Formats: sequence, C-alpha cells, structure tokens
Amino acid sequence: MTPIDGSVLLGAAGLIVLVNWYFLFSRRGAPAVRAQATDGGVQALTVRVAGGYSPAVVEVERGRLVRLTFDRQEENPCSEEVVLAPWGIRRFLPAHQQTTIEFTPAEAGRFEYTCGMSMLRGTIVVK
Ligand SMILES: [Cu+2]
Repeated sequence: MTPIDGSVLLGAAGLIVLVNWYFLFSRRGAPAVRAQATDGGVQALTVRVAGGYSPAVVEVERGRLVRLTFDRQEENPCSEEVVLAPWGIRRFLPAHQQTTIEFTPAEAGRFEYTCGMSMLRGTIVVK
C-alpha cells in the first residue's frame, strides 16, 4: 500500500464515520413523521430499530390510541429494550421481530424515549 492509498482509505473511513454519525445521532431538525390513522382511529406507525430509531421523530395526536410497531433489525444488545418513560412503558424487543406497543398520550408536548441504557433516543411529539 502506498502512502497515497493509505490517505485515501483514511479519508474514506472518516467520511463513513461522519455519514453514520449524521444519520444516527444528529437528529436536530429531523423531520417528524406523522402516525397514520387506521380505520379504527388508531394512530399507527412502524419504527425501525437499527443503531437508532427511525424515524427519529414521530408526531401523534393527543387523546387517541397510538400503536408503535418497533421493527428491530439487529442483535446489538443496546437496543434490546425500549423505554417510553412518560407512559411508564419498558419492553423487550426480540431481535429481527416486530413488537407492538400501545399507549394513549393524554398531554401534548415533546417526549423522549430511549433504549434500556438511555443511549439510543427517539422523540414523540404529541399535538
Ligand atoms: Cu442502548
């Protein structure tokens, strides 16, 4: 490997880290995705769990049942639990499975939920 090859590799590696950081952790200004209302009036949305939660920001209406389906697409133990503290929910998410969590937000506001270790973070905006 020549020194030039090395610097190109290093540059590429740096770029990959930057891109990953941006998508996983830089959630400022992340667009909120509104939960879709089903026939029964339930607000349903699937959140992909893979190194983070996506969409990172979910928007729901207050006073109506919310059904979040956590689609965990990894085995990383970090994401094996999800904690929606504002609603007193702590659930185990089996790897490569979908886990449905339901709650009815009574109050409007911006609420954070996390993994069991408070490392991964997602936001639920209740309007
Ligand atoms: Cu974690």
